[in-house]
Amino acid sequence: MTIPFAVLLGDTSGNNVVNASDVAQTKANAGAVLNETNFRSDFNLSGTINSSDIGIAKAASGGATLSSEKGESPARVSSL
Ligand SMILES: [Ca+2]
Repeated sequence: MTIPFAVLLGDTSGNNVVNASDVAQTKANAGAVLNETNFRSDFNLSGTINSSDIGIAKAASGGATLSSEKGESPARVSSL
C-alpha cells in the first residue's frame, strides 16, 4: 500500500508549485479568522494570517515538489 504525500511550504492551492497565485491567496486571507478554507495560508502556525505569512509565501515562490517538476503526481511514500 502506498499513500500519496507531499508538503510544500507556501502552496496554498495544493497544486505542488508556489507562485504568485499562492501569494495573492495569502494576501486575500490576511486578517481573516482561520477556517477550513484558509488554514493553509497560516505558514508560521501562529493562528493568524498576516504579513509574516505573506513574506513566507513570497520567499517560497518559485518552489515546487520534486514530483511536480517531473510532471508526476505527488510523491508516494510506502506504508510503514
Ligand atoms: Ca500566521
